[in-house]
Amino acid sequence: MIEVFEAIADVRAHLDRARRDGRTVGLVPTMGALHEGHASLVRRAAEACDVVCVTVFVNPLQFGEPEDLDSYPRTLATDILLADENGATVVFAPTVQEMYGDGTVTTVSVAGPLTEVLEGASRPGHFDGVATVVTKLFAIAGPCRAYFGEKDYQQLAIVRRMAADLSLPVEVIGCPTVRDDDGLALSSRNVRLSPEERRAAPVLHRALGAGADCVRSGATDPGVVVDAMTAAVAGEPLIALDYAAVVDASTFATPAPLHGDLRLLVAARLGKTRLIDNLGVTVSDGTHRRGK
Ligand code: PAJ
Repeated sequence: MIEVFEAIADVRAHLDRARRDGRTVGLVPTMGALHEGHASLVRRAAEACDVVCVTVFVNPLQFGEPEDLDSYPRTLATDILLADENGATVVFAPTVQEMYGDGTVTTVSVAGPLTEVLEGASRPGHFDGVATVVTKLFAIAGPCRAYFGEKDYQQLAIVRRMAADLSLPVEVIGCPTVRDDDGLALSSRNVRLSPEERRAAPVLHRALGAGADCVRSGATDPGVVVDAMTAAVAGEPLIALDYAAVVDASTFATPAPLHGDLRLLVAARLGKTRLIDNLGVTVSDGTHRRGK
């Protein structure tokens, strides 16, 4: 039977006890509204760890607009079922009061291009909110493996860097993006798309494919790759591109000429819904490989 905790002290004691008994701990941080993308992280954790703790916490610190926070879907009962079915043994679902009391004056902030560009530029303060809550979750969980989706690639890169810089006793593991059959990356925001917007949305994944093809066919000018992605989206009138970019997969700087492990990233609005997606490509010694 899956165990559900609301108190920091209780989940901490449970995970400490597991480690004392020689069991390994896997952590899957989420904001709930779980779907098959989250489920894939839980299964990955369950394959490698004896105890798997899914955290469900809609973190106010990482939301810009109060309306966004208020309208974020909250489905704890079905989240617990999905976590259980996919091999989780623990759900930690704290209240805002439990996590932040009457407010936190201590925050964690990652500096440099990793947080300044792309999602960092579009959503001021967002990554400070993510870094702060993830640091807290790591501190609560203790030594563990923590699973994050490549779907939020910039977030994954920031969490990796933060865990390394702060010597946190956590191994950060990135997991491939789960997609619908037509290529659209699963997201809790997809339910907000109208039927027409839903039909248009896979253009984002095709644009990333066009960018990757461009790199694979030898383009080393970042502008050419960005143009290929932009042109692919331009044919779809329902989509307003926010950005298309190609960056170094770990630093988020843009190498020119392009080389090494790269990440292609796009963000776009479909009506009121903002979607993001990304794809990896590697350029090494004249050979080009396409990632997930
Ligand atoms: P949330 O959006 O709920 O996502 C939780 C985790 O699920 C993240 O690591 C995200 O990358 C992963 N995920 C979402 N969709 C996915 C997909 N289609 N395929 C694979 N993985 C997917 O990301 C957050 O919550 C928060 O910022 C959090 C890290 C929990 C901090 O509050």
